[in-house]
Amino acid sequence: MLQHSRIWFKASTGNWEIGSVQSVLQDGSLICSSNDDEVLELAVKDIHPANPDILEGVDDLTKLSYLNEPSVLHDLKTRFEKDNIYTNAGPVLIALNPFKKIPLYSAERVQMYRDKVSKNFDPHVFAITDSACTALFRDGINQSVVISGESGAGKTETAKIAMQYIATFGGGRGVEDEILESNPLLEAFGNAKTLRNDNSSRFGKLIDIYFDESGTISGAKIQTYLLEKSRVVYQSYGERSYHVFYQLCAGADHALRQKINLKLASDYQYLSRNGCLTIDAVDDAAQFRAMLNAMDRVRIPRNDQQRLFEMLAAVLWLGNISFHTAESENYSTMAVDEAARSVASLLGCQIDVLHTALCTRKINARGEVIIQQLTEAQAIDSRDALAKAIYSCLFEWLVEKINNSLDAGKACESKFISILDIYGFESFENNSFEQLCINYANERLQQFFNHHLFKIEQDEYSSERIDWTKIEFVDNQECLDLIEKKPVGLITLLDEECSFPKATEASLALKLSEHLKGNSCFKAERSPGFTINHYAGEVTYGTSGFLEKNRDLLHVDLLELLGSCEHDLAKEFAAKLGGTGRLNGVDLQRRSVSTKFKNQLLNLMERLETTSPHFIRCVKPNNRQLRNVFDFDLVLQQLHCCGVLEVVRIARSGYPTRYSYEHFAQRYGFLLGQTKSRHNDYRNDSLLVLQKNSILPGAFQAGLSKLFFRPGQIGILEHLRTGTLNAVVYTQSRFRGRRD
Ligand code: AD9
Ligand code: MG
Repeated sequence: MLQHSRIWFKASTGNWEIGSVQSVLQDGSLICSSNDDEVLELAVKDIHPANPDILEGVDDLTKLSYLNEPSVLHDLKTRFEKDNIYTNAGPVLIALNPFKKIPLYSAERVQMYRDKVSKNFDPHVFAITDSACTALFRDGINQSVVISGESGAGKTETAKIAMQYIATFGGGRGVEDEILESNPLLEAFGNAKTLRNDNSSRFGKLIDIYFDESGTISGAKIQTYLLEKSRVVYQSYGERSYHVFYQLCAGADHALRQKINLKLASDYQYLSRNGCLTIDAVDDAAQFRAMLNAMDRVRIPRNDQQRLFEMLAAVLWLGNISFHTAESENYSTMAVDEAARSVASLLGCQIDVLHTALCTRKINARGEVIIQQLTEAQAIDSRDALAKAIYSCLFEWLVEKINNSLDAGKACESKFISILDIYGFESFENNSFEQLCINYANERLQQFFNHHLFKIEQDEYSSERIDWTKIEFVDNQECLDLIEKKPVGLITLLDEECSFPKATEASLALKLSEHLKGNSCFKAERSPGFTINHYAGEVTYGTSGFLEKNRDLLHVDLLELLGSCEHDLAKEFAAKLGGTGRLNGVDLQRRSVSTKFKNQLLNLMERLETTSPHFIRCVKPNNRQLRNVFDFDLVLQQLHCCGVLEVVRIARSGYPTRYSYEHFAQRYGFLLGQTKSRHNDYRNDSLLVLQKNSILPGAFQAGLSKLFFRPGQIGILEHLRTGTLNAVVYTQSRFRGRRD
């Protein structure tokens, strides 16, 4: 560390602050001064070099000479404070959520990016989407925009911004409007208010937008992943169920209310139990009208809309069905009240059939069918299972309708751009099956991301004829093997255990521990559970609830009930849930949630592999949905989790700083004094600067058109440059002083 170099050090407040090195002690520690002229003695390990002033707030992190954490954070913060929410990290776009409206998305701005009136536009979702659109037609390779980040980081908004750009780029036939209208519709059914986000998507989404040969959008196809079903019957305190329920209750007109016997949201147990019925600044009734409009726009016929509302009302009334247990009995009976009557009339079944389905269960014991009467708790479970099943079928049904309208089938063969808006890595105090699935998806995407970025680096080095064999590359294959390898991966073992009726959370934990303890990413835990060492950090999962969530079977009594109802949709859902179809020789109902998810994920990866990907990492600057607040630690943790620091690491393990010979010679050529070439031989001058200033040969490589530097070298050169310039100024002023 050179004297006077600028450094980052951790102040007593816990924040990183800027200081400068005053002197180096014999034991290697440093005497530094802070910006407030406080003098401190610091160990080398506690400081990081800071970037020279010319690199303040650069629009691409890989332009930084020092890529340490405080430097990266400082850059993002400097930009964020000026409402520059977008920053590149090499090929990746980082999008900070501003939590306020910023005038960045006007039609004029779309046009500016489209016309490419300048080469030096600020990083933007428009810019990265434009490069996808341009490459699609230039190279004929399908493209993808992969958006990830934590809940509330801005993925869905970013996806919509990308879609807005694509709709302008390829609009013409009107399908683009339908594609955009699918957003409010899917959000009504798949989004909910959570503690982290007032409009949180509770499903993953991939949308493929197809183009014809003339570059016009010809259709689109939506695929969804893992809708959170449990939310229909239960939400944590301060959260809501899916928006559509509140919208319906607030916005339905008199005729519809009568038809489906609709009350207020506060009258339904599923919605009112935890007291959160509204969202600040959101008018559910107005949203309902927007949703109806969207349904018309994607051409969902009115009679289908009617059937859909009937099913929604049935779900709401199911939650109000109550059971009681007569004294001296240990089984329950259903109360025959408005709730039960409404469900029966909406689904089209007899009350006693509903009663039998909810309060009893057929069991097959050694070839003989026995009717078991259920306890109150079991009957409630059955009721909730039915509500969840109906809602998730309804969601899939809606997606199918939207796809029909978007001409998904017809368009499949043409060129496409895919946009993926999928849940980011999750690590909570208590983590369960859902977190495992989500984090598994993130491991897969992370591997895809790493491979891709590493390949870009390699390609750049090869085209500049530079030796890239020295770059180290760490993969997360071992963690993926842990989860998905056959025959002894987590998913297979879980499925196996699910097939034993007597299995428990403890027996599952034991089985996993026995078979997986050899994998270095796995650790067994005492309270039934295990820890996985993910690329983004360790997460401990409790096995409680794993078996039921993975089996996700609707009991045959409930299936039969649905199948016997007069309502078309109930029948349709029963057929779907009952696994009348077979896929690849596997009975549909037999396939567990994790195996289905794994197959969906592998399909997704296969699809993405055929595309040229573009990555957007969304980051939330604070946990409170506040504008203008930048929480260093929170941002840092997300940069770790979404792999941005991995990009930086890959860059750092190679030659992250790049300068064209011309740029380099123009900035540092004067250090050569008289020996500088007369005819601007930039390459020669550049190499001479390096040689004269003792930049070691291992610290850089000379490519065909660029110089590639190991980290920190530009800092040294800047130091020399400033020193030389200061000396010149000093000499000049002395000279002037003598003359005066
Ligand atoms: V979740 O995983 O679905 O819970 P997302 O999708 O990452 O989450 P979302 O896009 O819903 O987050 O963004 C959350 C909120 O941040 C939005 O409702 C907006 O109020 C806010 N937001 C996000 N991006 C922008 C933006 N570019 N400009 C203004 C934004 N506000
Ligand atoms: Mg979202």
